[in-house]
Amino acid sequence: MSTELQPNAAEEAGPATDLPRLNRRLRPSAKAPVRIVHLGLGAFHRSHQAWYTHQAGDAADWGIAAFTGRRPDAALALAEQDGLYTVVERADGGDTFAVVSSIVEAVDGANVQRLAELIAAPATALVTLTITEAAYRLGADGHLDAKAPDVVADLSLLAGNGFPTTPLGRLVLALAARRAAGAGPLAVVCCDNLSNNGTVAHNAVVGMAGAWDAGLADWIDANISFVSTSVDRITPRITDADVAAVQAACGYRDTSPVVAEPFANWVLSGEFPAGRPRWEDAGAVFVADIEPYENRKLWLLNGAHSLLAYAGQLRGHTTVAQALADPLCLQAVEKFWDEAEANLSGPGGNAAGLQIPEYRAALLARFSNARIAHHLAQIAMDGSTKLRMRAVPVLQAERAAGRSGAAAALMIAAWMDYSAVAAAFQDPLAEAVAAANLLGGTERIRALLNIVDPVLAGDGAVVDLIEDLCGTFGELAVSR
Ligand code: CS2
Repeated sequence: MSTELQPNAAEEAGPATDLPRLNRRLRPSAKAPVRIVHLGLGAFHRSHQAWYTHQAGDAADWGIAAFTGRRPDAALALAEQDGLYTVVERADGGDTFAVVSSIVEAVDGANVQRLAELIAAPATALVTLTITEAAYRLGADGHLDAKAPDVVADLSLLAGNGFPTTPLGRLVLALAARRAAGAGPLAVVCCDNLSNNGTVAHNAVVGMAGAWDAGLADWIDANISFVSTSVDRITPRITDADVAAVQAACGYRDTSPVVAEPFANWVLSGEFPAGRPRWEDAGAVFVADIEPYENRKLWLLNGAHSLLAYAGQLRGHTTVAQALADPLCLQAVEKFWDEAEANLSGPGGNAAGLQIPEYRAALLARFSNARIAHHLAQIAMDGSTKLRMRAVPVLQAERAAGRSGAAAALMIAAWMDYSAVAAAFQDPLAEAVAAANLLGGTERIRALLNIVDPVLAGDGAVVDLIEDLCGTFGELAVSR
């Protein structure tokens, strides 16, 4: 989700550089007024929320101002195109191309003044977030880790009237500006892959606000609605060849295209006190109880992704499609799905409503789309956070039901093996993981598991189970 454009991709993409650049003169389209502010301008935002907004029947009323995270690059490239970009829908049978115009302002995330100004504007009704799972800085207990160094740093910046550097800190400052402006309620719509993501976003934002200004935390509680969503669209990182394909097919230069599978899904639950676009026109679904849909997606899709990311790389594979074609990986996925399925209950307690067999079959087809080069290394990042959502709940539920949970445990074991050999191991807790990997035998397993879930780490039988499963996929050196 944090995919950002490689600079100069178009310049390297081929000879057709005399083609006109995509912008609103080349493709005339009015700019809708800003009513949505987005944090986390990356490929996934553009293939998903911005794409849904573009297709809403009332799209002319709903412009998005999108802010990048750590780097300005994606905003600079998109601003040169007046916010326009091409979505390449990549099916087994070929590509289709569409220009999306819902982003009307693309801004460097470091421009916190502009963020505060827009969130304080009465016209702004929504703040959407794709800031990555790890950015909520949740401890293993599900609450904000107030001791995380960047949280501590942001709190001292806030206290000194400085500009915070994390998305959470920036949002808290901007909400303080909305409170001061008397601009009233709005909805924060979390679009990161976390269970109960609205509650997670609430706890993180209120946790940070409260550590700075208790009055602000109370105001947020009373005025800001935190909407939970389940988001789905496989969106691999773009390549130079993708940029060249857009040039060749569309006859313009676009340095910010996005490639996505044809499938898209968005389930939302919560209140929108200042309104929202008619996302249902593009297929979004609004439900009272989101948990069954969230779990189905997080466990079956994202769980399989993480399993393939670690097992697949240990087996020498690079992409999801390659890993799935390996019988050992496929078998591990199927066994994990069996365990997950046994613990999924559908809307109103009716599992049949979730259509799990159809969902599993569709996932196999989506993952096997060999035209989508979805890199395992991209999925492998931030595993300590992702496993808490993808493996731990299934393992806990299996053990509570008196079963071993070996398939869920295998995902954790594969992550442990990967953490010891990965050439580039990216994780918010990478230092703790490296320290644990210096230990030997059972102590190492216990220390690594403690990073993911301290309760499981306290269970000797689980530690033994995971230790036995380590090495299942070999211990090849993993390179990127
Ligand atoms: C992936 C997701 O990188 C990851 O962790 O599992 O980004 C996944 O591709 C999306 O959730 C699909 O909707």
